[in-house]
Amino acid sequence: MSVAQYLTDKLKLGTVHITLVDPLKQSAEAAGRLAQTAQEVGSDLILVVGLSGLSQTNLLETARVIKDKSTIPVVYTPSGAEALCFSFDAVFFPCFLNCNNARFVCGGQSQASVILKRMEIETIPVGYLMIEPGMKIGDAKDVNMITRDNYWQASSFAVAAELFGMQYIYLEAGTSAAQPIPAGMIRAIKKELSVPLIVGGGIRTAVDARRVRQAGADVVVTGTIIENAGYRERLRSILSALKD
Ligand code: 1GP
Repeated sequence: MSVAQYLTDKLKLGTVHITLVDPLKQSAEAAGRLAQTAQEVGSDLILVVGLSGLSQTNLLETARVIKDKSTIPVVYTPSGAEALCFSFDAVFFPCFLNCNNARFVCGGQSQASVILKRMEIETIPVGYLMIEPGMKIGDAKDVNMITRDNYWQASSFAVAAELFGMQYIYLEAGTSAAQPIPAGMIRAIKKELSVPLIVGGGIRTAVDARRVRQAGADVVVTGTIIENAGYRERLRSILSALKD
């Protein structure tokens, strides 16, 4: 089954949870353990992010161990063609919608496009919308940052992406953001959008997760909470807020 179909089926059952793994933050072995735990507590998918500085060797090794330790789909989001790997189940093919630098809107993607197509890798087009603070991802990508109170601008970008044919819109507050995307913004976008909404950044507790879900997030992404001790329990409580 394709990952797109897997996600569509999961979404029919309720909110989907994604565990984000950054290969730059731990060894491949540790990434494999995180993925295994994520699957054990009920996460639906592992998303490996390829941020700048990621080497081909690190990516290949991380992919190998994660695939070895888990059976849920493992998806990759590249920043460009610097590090690619074909053992993932699919690629979130990203367009960073509100970037000033065309390299992140389509340039890097164009470098990877032909090879991804020739290798018959499943690609899922995802429109990323960076909302302040954006953290490191925002800084790195020269973003025309959307402020937390600008619901109209966020909705307009999201709907434009839907009209371009993106299958998912991903609202990103940035890794380790102090707070998640405001519930009011999620609600405002959701009202206008017909494709599923992914929300990530700054979600650390079950309360955060429930608020984001109730506001209309179809898919919730967490990353940082798995980087510290005791992550199994934190992840478990987040999953129970999403799946009850
Ligand atoms: C997912 O980048 C985020 O969209 C991950 O954010 O690390 O704050 O969970 P956290």
